[in-house]
Order: sequence, then C-alpha cells, then structure tokens
Amino acid sequence: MVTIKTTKTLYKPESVDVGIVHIGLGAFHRAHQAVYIEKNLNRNLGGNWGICAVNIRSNSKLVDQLKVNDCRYHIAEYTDSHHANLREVSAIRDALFAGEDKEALFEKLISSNTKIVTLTVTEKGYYVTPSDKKLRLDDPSIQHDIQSPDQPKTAPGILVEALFRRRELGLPAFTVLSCDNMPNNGALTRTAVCELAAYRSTEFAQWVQNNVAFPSSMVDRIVPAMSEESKNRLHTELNCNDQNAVMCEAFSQWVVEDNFPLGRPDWELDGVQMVDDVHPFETMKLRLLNGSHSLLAYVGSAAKLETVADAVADPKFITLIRHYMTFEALPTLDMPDGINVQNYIESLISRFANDSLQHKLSQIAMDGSQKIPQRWLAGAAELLAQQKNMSATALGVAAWVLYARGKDLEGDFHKVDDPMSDVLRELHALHKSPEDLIRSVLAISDIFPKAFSEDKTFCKSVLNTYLAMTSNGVAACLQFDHLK
Ligand code: CS2
Repeated sequence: MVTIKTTKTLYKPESVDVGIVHIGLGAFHRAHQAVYIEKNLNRNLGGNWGICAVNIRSNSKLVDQLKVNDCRYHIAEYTDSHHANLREVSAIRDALFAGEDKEALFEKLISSNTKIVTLTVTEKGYYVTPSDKKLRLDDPSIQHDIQSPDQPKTAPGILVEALFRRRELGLPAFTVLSCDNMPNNGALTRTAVCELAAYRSTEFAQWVQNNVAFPSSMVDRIVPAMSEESKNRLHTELNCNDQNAVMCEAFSQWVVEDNFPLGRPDWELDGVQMVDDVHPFETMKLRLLNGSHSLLAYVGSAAKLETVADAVADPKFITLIRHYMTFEALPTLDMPDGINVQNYIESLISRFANDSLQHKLSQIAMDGSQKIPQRWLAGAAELLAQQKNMSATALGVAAWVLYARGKDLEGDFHKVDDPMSDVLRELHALHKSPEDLIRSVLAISDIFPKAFSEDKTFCKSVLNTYLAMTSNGVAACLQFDHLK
C-alpha cells in the first residue's frame, strides 16, 4: 500500500513563453530540471522560463507521445516503497525531434526569447576525451560537423551553428548550461564549442570565448529508465496511466554556478543552490555517489545482481562502498565549511536502499569508458601519488574489465553499451592470458592516465583481483573492512 500525495500545476501552461531550449529529452531531464522549472512557474504563477525540449539523435517517439498531451506529464517521486508524491509537470512547453532536418531547432535557438540552452547529452555527447580534455577530432560526427557546419549532427556542432547565426543577426549569445555528470562540465562544454568554432574562423572562436557563458552545474536525482514493469507499477500503485510518466526518488539537488548574462529564473527560491564555485560539489557527488554506483554496477553484475537495492541489501556490498567512500574517495575531497561529508555518505547509502526504484545495474554500467575517469581515477590519481591502498578501486576496475568481455563468470552474455566496446572486445579476444589482458586495458590512454599503467602495485592489484574473481568468484573479492 502506497500513501500518495499529489502536486498539481498551478499556472496556465498556455500563457508561458519558452526561454530555455533543452537538448537531451530523456527521463532525467523530465524528472530533474523540468521539475525545478515547474516549481518556479508554480511559484510565479507562470512566466517566460518554459522549456522547449529537443532530441537530436534518438527517441522521436517520446517527442510525439509528449505532444499528444501538450507536453504535460507526471513524475512519481518515491520516498520509499510506501510513500510517493505524484507531481504534474507542465514546464515543457514544446518538444522537437531534430534528426536530419534541424531548421525548426535553429529557429528556436536564434529566437531572442531563448536565453539559456541546457544539455543532458551524456558524457560521450561532448566529444571530448576524458583524459586530455581535447575535442575528438578523429570522430566521424565531429569531422562531419567540421565539413558541413550548417548541417551539424553533434550537440557542440549545433551550439556552434546557432551561435554563429545569432552573431550574424546581431543577437546576444545565449548561456550554455551543461547538466551532465562530468567535472567542470561548463569548462568542458566551452572547450568543445570553442575548438569546433575555430574551424569557422579564429575571429568567431574569439567571439564565443568572449561572449558565451558556460556555467558549470552539479545535478543529482536517481531516475531509473522507465520500463513496462515500472509503468505497470505506476498504474497499480498510484492509479497513474500517463504513458509519459517518470518514476524517481524523492531526493533532488542542483548546484549551479551563478553566471547567466541574459538572466535566469529565480531558482534560488526553488531550492537550487546558486554558488560561485560548483567544483567541490561536483567532485563530491561524482566520486562518492557515481563512484559507488559504478562499483556496485560492475561488481554487482559479476555477482549476478540486478538492481542497486539488491546489491546494498547484501551487507558485504555496503561494507565495500563504505570502504571505498571512506578510504578511497573522501580523502581526495576538499569541501567548503559546513558540508558534512560523513552525513552525505550515510544519506547515499539510504538512497541506494530505496527499493521502490528498481534501478538497474545494467543502466549504470553503460558507457564505463566515459565514466570511470572522473568517478574513480581522478581521485585515485591522488592516492596513487601518495602510494595509498586502493583495493576497492582496483576491484572496480577488474570487475569493469570482466563486464566489458560481454560474458559473465557463469558464461552468460550481456550487451556492452559503450563507445569503446569494440576496442575492449578486441583486447579480450586478443589476450587470452589475464596478465596481457589487464596490461593492455590499463594501457588505453584515453581512459587511464600513464601514472596508472606505470604503477606496478596498482597493476598487480587489478590483476590479482581479476584472477581471484575469475577463479574463485566475486565473494572471494569482497573482504573489505570499512573501519580500517
Ligand atoms: C548513474 C547516474 O547511470 C549512472 O551512471 O550513476 O545516472 C546517477 O543515478 C545520477 O547521477 C544520480 O544523480
């Protein structure tokens, strides 16, 4: 039995103008940013900060489906399996699928009403290598955007073309706000856009440098991908038959660098933390929350577990992530006064235990090559320099190498959804000896900085864990004590 609260839209959606174009219309956007805008519009009884949400590659079906209901939908915010808030969201005022033809999207982007462009395009959607933070010039889509800049395929290419057209029209630049899980996501977006803009002209690239604000932000809300099963649950538990509904946890956090030259919603009144420097918050969240998530995803998958809640139902996994957070992530954080990291760690453990979410480990395991550098390795590099023990990180890397094989310890196959899946599969096929395999994977410089492949202790620790896991099973690798 679920106790249901409901929260309704209080403003007239048809009177709201679009001030934000969002690229990357998925479940996360609908349950995070759109909810902050919904709160804003509810509090102000309308306004000019409605969203036009856009998909550029996939999921045209969601766009069509949303439009049937005037882009209005519900989110089910579960505190636990007995308490949920069913919230109506009307903040998305328009939705677009901009596949081959992007003119309708450009029309929105060059409108003088558009003040902010927000992005959730995932780590790989920026086309910047995690290790050296340079634009991926070898990527065919980036090459395409260099050759045909007015018909771009990538998010950075679209921003470049839109900014180019705005400058031609004498319009001021919009602000670009990245909402993806990457450190310094503002600076990283700036790198991608400016490097690409330089292929138009040096002078234009300079204009972008001088005129476009790229604030950073830290986003946090656990939003599992919707499945038929979760839709059925919304129907039976909440009597909600909305095809576009999204299920998520009750917790939500957004920390945003306050740099919006063309203005912004008065977000601070809706619970958004507007700060001068997002970096410490981003680092804390990436290394503690996302780092633990990835650890659970790979080690949990090796143990044949399905969801995050299943994993933390086992005390050995709780001990593993407590150990990882306390000894391998926390010592690498430098937080401002007033932030209690120990409380944050405890709150993460109870959020992970929320069994109403059915958050699949396979969803988190996606795109590991793009996630591992900022989740594990950036902090681990500091421990490495101090020759500190990193056995939980080594276990994570070993379990990820195994996951990338596409076949688990019992011989069952799974899909490896990762832009580097081919490279990883080839390494598995090529190197039958675990020694050669681990050496060659740790030598992938796009993922592992040299310090890791050159550190004998680290390499040995990954290899020994991989050997222990493949010969004796996962349980043999879970001998952690969070007190030591
Ligand atoms: C997860 C994140 O899929 C993943 O990689 O770690 O989506 C995570 O749920 C969010 O960052 C929580 O804010």
